[in-house]
Amino acid sequence: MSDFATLEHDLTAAIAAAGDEAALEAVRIAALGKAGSISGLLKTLGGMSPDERKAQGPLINGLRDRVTAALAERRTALRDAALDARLEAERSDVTLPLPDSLAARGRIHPISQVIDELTTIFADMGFAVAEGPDIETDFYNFTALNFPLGHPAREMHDTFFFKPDANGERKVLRTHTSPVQIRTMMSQKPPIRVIIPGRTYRCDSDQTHTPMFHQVEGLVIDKGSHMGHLKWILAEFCKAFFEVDDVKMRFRPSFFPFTEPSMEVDIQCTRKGGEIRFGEGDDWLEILGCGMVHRNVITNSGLDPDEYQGFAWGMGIDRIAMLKYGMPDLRPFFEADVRWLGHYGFRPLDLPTLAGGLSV
Ligand code: 2U9
Repeated sequence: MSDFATLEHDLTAAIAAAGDEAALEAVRIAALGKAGSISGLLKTLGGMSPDERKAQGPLINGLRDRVTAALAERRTALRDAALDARLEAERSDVTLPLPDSLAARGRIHPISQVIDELTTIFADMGFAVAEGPDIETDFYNFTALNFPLGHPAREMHDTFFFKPDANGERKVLRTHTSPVQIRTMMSQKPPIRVIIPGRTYRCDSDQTHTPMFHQVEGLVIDKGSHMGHLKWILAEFCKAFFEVDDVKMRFRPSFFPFTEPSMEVDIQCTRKGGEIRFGEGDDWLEILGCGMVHRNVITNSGLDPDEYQGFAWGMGIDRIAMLKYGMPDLRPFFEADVRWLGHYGFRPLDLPTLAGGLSV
């Protein structure tokens, strides 16, 4: 075997034996690097006579080209094999349950869950969601809602007042979400169908009251809205929210400055066996207040009460969350204890839908 043939044989064997790209690179450097065996041969061409170079040149260049091609071929094979090995090792079964990561352990607070449930139910009936500021003026929180100055109802709300500003105006933390309805009536043309879930504030604290709590109120304003519509909406809401086929309701006369007539609403329930169940039994539980919007409130919002009328209702979100999900005490709602949230919270991807179930 000639020296060239021996060198080619040895290099080809070394290329085939290289088990990874690093070993292959070492073979390349040994052959084609600055001090490599083939580079050494190429350098000898410069010192040859023209005839010699004519004979040796093609042999040496041919050797270089074949070794270069063999190196490239082996590099591709090694890369493909490495990729196959990685794909095999990193294979993941996307049908497996999520690992118990911190993100997977996160829970939706029952208040957020109930707001999502309410929004789903009322959106299905054609209601929009409206929002407004937590810090309100006296006008939106009281005056526009037909609370006369000095009226005892202002005191009944246990209002948090801010210090008077330079103009002597005292802002308040809203005591109900009703100011948002006034803002909606002043900025939108009827027909109006809105619900307003949100934070509200009253200076009160015990097992069933916290200084910050949540309400949802609803408002319908149109030309022919009447109490029949109100009763149907509330009955549909109660059935959907408590996930029962039928529920009896009882409307008792009441008083609110912003509605006339005003009613409190009880729903049928049973307390047998130590737990409360809805849609059955002969007991009653108060869940909300409602009424026809007072004509003064319609006038205060810039609408003509002889043209437009409507109805409104309000309920405490925290209270209905406690009732639906059997939570005995309101205070842990706002204590940010992850053990409580782990027990009563909801999985983030279990979104409430009317078709799929509200509280799966
Ligand atoms: C406008 C007109 C009327 C909203 C209403 C109630 C009755 C009611 C309480 C329930 C429990 C508040 O959280 S709670 O203490 N609310 O009983 N709310 S009617 O009436 C309105 C609101 C806005 C412009």
